[in-house]
Amino acid sequence: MKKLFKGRVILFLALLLLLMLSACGNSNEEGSANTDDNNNAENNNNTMNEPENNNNEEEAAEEVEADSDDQLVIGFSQVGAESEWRTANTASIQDAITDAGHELQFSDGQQQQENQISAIRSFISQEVDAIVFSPVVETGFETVMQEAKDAGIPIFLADRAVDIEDDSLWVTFLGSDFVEEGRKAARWLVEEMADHDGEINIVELQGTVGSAPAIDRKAGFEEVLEDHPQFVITQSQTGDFTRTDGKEVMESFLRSDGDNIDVLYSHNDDMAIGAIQAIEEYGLKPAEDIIVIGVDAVKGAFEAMVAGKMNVTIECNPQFGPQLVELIEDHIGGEELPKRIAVEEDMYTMDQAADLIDSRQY
Ligand code: GYE
Repeated sequence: MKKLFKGRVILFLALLLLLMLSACGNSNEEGSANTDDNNNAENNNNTMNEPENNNNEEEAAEEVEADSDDQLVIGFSQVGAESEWRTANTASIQDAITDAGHELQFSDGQQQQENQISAIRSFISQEVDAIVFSPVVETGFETVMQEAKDAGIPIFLADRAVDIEDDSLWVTFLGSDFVEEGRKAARWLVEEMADHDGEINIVELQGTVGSAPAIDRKAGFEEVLEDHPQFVITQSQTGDFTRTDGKEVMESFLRSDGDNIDVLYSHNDDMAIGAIQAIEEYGLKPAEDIIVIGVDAVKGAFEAMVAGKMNVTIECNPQFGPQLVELIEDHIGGEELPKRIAVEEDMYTMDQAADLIDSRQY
């Protein structure tokens, strides 16, 4: 809280100045030509030593102290800016931190693990009060998280989990149930294609290799399809959660087996939107010739559904900033938190899209 100290001193001096001015006003009754005089630095020092206003000053100083004590410095190491989901998530967390009166130190990791490691090291050296961390991948952060723990700085995992045994390295993990999202996508597909005879060929656009949502969305999807062997994943590759890569990888899927693709399962909407473009350029109709399934439920997916180019999106809610800040405050206030807190979410189909699009917040 080093920075707070500076802030407190400034606030304290400002208050003293105010008190001194009002004291001056009182003693001079009608005021004097000098009341507005701005030789206040010296006056300030003098006032500090005057005994008569001591009580007021102490009370005022205590108030300032109490306010500043509630203010935290929070370091936030975000994954990057790869998708619409991410943009909404960054805004939600940033706004929640500053709206609550805390100071934010923000770092965009640009989807690179090493950037996130150095951001966390810099938060540690700045002695922040808490770290919010969305790890780009699940492994490889153990050392730096241990460094934060040794420095006594609590880490709050937001959105993405880590694959680390020692769960004392973070306070809690607040994020979506990605496995369940994968299951939802598969359950929807099984129902949608219940009347279909024969094999159904699926191509899969995976998220960032090694990231929690890519691993879990794949696992949940495959888990449900295990009981339905007519569904076959014929091609599966990463599109790194971006539109550009989604389009490029879909182009290569189409090039190698364009006439035999029945379904696209994309780990996020942005890649699906890129892929839709590739499907159209290839001369096929997205959502008709190839069923398109996305995850996130961002505005872009609703637009694609309204345009009849995407069949379904599984919701992944990025707007948990306020909930996260509450958890940080609770923890700092001494409350015990569960290790895992899930964000609740839904699923939306093409026929619901037009009714819902205006009410979507992201
Ligand atoms: O689905 C994707 C983003 O971690 C849940 O990351 C997040 C995922 C989200 O890039 O669009």
